[in-house]
Amino acid sequence: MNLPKIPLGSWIDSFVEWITIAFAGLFSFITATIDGLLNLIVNVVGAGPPIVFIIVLALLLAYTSRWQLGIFTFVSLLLINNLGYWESALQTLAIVLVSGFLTILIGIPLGIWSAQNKTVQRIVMPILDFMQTMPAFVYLIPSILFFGIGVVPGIIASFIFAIAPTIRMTNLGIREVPNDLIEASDAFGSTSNQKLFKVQMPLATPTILAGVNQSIMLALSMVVTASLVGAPGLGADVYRAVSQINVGQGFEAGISIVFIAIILDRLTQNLRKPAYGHIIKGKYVFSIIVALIVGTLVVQGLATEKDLPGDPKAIGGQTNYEIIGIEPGAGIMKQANSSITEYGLDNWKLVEGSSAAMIAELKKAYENKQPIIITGWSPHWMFSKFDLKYLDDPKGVFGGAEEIHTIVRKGLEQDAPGAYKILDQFSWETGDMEAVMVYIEEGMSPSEAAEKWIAENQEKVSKWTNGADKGNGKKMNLVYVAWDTEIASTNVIGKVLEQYGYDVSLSQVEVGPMYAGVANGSSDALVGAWLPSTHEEYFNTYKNDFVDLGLNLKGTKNGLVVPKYVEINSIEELK
Ligand code: PBE
Repeated sequence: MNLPKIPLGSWIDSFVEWITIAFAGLFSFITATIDGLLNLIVNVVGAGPPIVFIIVLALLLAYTSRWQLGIFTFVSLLLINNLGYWESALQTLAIVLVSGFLTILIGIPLGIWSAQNKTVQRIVMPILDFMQTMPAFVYLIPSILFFGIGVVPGIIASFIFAIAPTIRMTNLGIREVPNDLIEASDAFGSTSNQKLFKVQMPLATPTILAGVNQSIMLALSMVVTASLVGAPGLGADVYRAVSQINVGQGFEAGISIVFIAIILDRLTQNLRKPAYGHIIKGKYVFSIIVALIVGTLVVQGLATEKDLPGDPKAIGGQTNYEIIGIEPGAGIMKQANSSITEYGLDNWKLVEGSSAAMIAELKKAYENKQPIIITGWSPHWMFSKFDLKYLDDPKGVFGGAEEIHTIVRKGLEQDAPGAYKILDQFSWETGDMEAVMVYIEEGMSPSEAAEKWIAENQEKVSKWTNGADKGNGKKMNLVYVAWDTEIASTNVIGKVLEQYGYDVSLSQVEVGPMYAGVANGSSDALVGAWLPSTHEEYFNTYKNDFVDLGLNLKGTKNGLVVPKYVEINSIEELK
């Protein structure tokens, strides 16, 4: 029996597309609100010198969870500061607090409602099961379309992932209130509101707080995932470390996350019954904290009123001083960062994320004729789909025209001479690569696109395979990063090898791991080495451990790219 595939994916696509358009106003409202809330928190916690915040938090922890925890908080935060992760830690803290706040705001009422109403419970619980088991990555995809890239989609995805325990535990806590107490309160004639707030909620509080605590921990566990769509903070530091294979940095950022997790966990666990609650009443401490926060806000409000951002019509104001970047390990990101220093673009920041997220952002801006600046490279299909231009780079920070090289592991020549020969003879032109990219962009799967291009270019392909031995089922692994250029080239050469009798697998990885994989022999080849400048560092790190087969394409270019309707022409004008 051959049933056609149910087009579930494309239904979801159309549905999401419809929502994106229909609720655009709502989404930008949510984005602005969350962004505002987040900035508020970052501003408050980052107001004074770090030591002030460290002391306040350490005292708070000592109060809620005994003096040992106070000392732990003090020392671990000093360490985070010393290692240079202070800014990131504050960002992460703010992200988790905002997700936590949203969780409480929405989760507790929903939990109460489902405790009071069987039908609601029957509907909500399976949805929660679904939300919790669906891999959190999946939420990132529509989040990008709805909320753009940056911190907001990350917060929304964490919130969806983290809200379940709060709802469940609120529901449970209220249902578990003993029946005789309910009956007693009914007997005294309490209204259902009185019953809820005077009997059920107080008794359920420990359970509800346990749920909130779990939600906050889950939100914290999402920070690395959220950084894939551009959320800043310790998660982004970890992601960057993976992308560049930086073990030390990964560990430092990782341990900082652990410290924050411990602090938040102990704080939320003991908030209700502080360890020294018998000495100072909780409400006094709470009032002091609130007073501190309000005081900081007032002082800051007075201070910021004066330096409003410059001309809102200038490109900086319109783009929020953001350059939309891609994977943090990409060579072009390093170049873009140098451009910020070289051209003195002090206000600007480079948003890290992924190539796909960057493209989604470009599409959205382009449709609305909004200004946007991205890190772009050619060949790329985006230049045929959109009217774009490179910003002039008079200082040459992005290097000149480059080559893409094929690199194979040591020993491949002996182990698989046929594949080695094909890889060595592989060479094509920017137009070829662009054709494959356009097929993919128009909806073909990468392997279909590769097949189509191969079928149309038999003459070229036969030059690559000329004189090579057949594969006879020999295994061959190619590594690549999910850049459109590399998706195209790797799929094409992979298909060629496959049609020549090799059993080919393709592994998508981050930039650092791509080089390391071929250098340590766990992968056979890569065809996306951008040289001499884009991948200079990676190349130099591993060059003694692999074989460079020379170029497979020449005439690439990197730079900052804007739609033609943006009225600047040079990076210098960003200043
Ligand atoms: N790129 C495309 C890569 C190389 C291929 C320009 C985004 C980079 O910057 O590392």
